[in-house]
Amino acid sequence: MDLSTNIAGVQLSTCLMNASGARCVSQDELERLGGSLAGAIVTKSMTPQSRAGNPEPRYVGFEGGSINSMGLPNLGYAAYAKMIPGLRQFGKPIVASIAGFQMDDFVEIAKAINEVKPDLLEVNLSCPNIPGKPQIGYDVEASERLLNKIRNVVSIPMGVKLPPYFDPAHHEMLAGVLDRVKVSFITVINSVGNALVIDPDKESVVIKPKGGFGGLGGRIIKPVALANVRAFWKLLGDHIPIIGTGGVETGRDVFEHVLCGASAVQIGTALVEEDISVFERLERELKQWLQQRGYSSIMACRGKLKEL
Ligand code: RRO
Repeated sequence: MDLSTNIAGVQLSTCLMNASGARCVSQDELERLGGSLAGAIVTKSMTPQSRAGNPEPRYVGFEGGSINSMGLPNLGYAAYAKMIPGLRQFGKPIVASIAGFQMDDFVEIAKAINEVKPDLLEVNLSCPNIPGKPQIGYDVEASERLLNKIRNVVSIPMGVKLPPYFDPAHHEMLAGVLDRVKVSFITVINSVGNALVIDPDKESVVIKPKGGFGGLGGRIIKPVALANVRAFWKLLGDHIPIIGTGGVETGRDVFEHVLCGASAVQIGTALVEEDISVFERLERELKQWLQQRGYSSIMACRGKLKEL
């Protein structure tokens, strides 16, 4: 069974990897991903300086998924730049995720990280958890300006991590930007921003930052994730590869993302909840699922969702 895939010319022996944010902040966590069955190592979104992030509790898992308001805890880009050459020992692609609070932050980080040559750059336009800072991905013009600036300073393939969109007009506007900027791949979706999970017994919110509002992930967001993968697949076809993420808990969920058009799939909440053994289980379940349906590779079913 061939689970291999290719993102912007970078070959992955298997299509599964961590979503940025999930167990990928420290060197130890990144090395554990290196030693796991993940097909790539994705870093936490890095900022100019190291950050402790928002006050706890800031991640809570619940039956339907998870809510988080981590607030970009990370070691700062200089630390990741030092770490990336050592992570090559694992023989799998390295995806550097970058974030910032203003345009210049992204450009500064992109320049420095480009020097140490991770395989792919994932520009995070969709962090929902910084008080007073709207998700850039919801401002189409600002997104285009920023992506053009970053593109000018990098030589490695640049992709974009997008927030969920809920209207075809927005998918179309974004697809225009992605085409004009010549983005090399997209990752959809980031968490569904500014959701509210509450505990009615305690009559309380469950996370501390921002009055309990945070990014929703896990099972509950799968239909929103699939809709975004599908909408972008229809607009971009196979000339901008899509990494699907959102609500993947089983091999069948991976298959659903691939059917909608994903070339690879990232695991967030399920990785946090289950730890790195999740990759082994998902790989086994995906292989079994594909085999039962007569497919010999994920590429054989990519985008092949039937319409009625
Ligand atoms: O760190 C976070 O709070 C966070 C980020 Br940067 C993101 O992109 N998505 C998310 O759900 N949390």
